Amino acid sequence: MTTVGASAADGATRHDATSLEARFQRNIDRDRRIEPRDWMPDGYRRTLVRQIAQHAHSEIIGMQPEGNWLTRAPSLRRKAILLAKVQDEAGHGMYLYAATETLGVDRGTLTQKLIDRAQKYSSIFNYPTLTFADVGTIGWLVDGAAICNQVPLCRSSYGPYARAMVRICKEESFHQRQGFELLLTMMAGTAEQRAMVQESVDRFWWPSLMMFGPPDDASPNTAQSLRWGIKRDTNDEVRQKFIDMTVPQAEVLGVTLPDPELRWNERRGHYDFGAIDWDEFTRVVGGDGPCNTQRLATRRRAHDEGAWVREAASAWAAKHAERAR
Ligand code: FAQ
Repeated sequence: MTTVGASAADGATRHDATSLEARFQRNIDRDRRIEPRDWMPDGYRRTLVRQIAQHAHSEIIGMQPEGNWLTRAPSLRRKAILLAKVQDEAGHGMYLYAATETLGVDRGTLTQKLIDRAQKYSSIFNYPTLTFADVGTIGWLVDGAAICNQVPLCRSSYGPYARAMVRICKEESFHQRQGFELLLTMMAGTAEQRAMVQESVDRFWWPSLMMFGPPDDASPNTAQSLRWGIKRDTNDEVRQKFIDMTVPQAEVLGVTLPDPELRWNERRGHYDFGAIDWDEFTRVVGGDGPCNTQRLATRRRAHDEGAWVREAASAWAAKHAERAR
């Protein structure tokens, strides 16, 4: 029978793998948090690294679509808000990479995997931002979707991830409101501005619904992630919650969501909606979206241009270590 070294923290020396796993699952079932020095199955660690890294990469790549409008914001106020939001996204990426470091994987390794296309980032950031209304739509729909998906993750079983999510969600909430407020302002403007908002919502609605991942019956990871308490809801449950929350907001804004099948279902107590184009999702995740090549090329260039900073920081650290010795 396989034996596994247990963490020094709980004082044990060696345990039977099955009993360790049973105890781990019992802790999850009792809603206890798993911390970095606790024993965990390899699959749990791998799943966390995959999901958290994908999330971190999404935040970092996700700076690009809105960053596109930083130099062309229509007023100083809009520019200051947008700058703050894009900087928040960099911060979210850093908290999340820090959470993966508690699982034994460093940021440099993960960044290399992103650049080598060995890890994913959210499909939504492969769509272009063609007008300034897209800044508002990303805040309203993309951050709105991110909040629906991430609030349950504040109760994720892995402590460092759950704690990072608490702070991220607070900031995402500000992001969502600034997007809604920007769109509301444009909707009170000229006919041209209103048309710009509608056109932007038409482009972003369906890709926003794809952010929640494939339908439950085509999601290979959901069942195990629920058992491990990494995820708290299924992809379809969170997608439905987002739709139910967003339809009344669209009414307040005065925009039409581009789905003729969207209507309230009294019996289900939810909105029904039309079919999502999962072929498009597969294409975009597979690298063939409108901006995949551009997003990765920009990330790769930024990484290359930052090489001297990493070298200087390492040289500085080595010098200080030498002096300390
Ligand atoms: N895009 O079995 P599942 C943000 C992949 S942050 C690309 O259902 P899982 C903030 C999935 O990785 C947005 N790939 O997977 C912001 C898996 O592939 P793998 C990011 C996707 O993990 C706002 C495969 O498909 N948020 O927006 C996508 O159980 C504005 C099968 O899927 C997070 O990452 C997708 N949309 O559930 C920033 C939140 N969906 O790895 C800037 C945390 C699925 O097996 C501006 N993550 N895949 O090869 C999660 O909650 C989960 O990972 C899901 C996917 C729900 C995204």
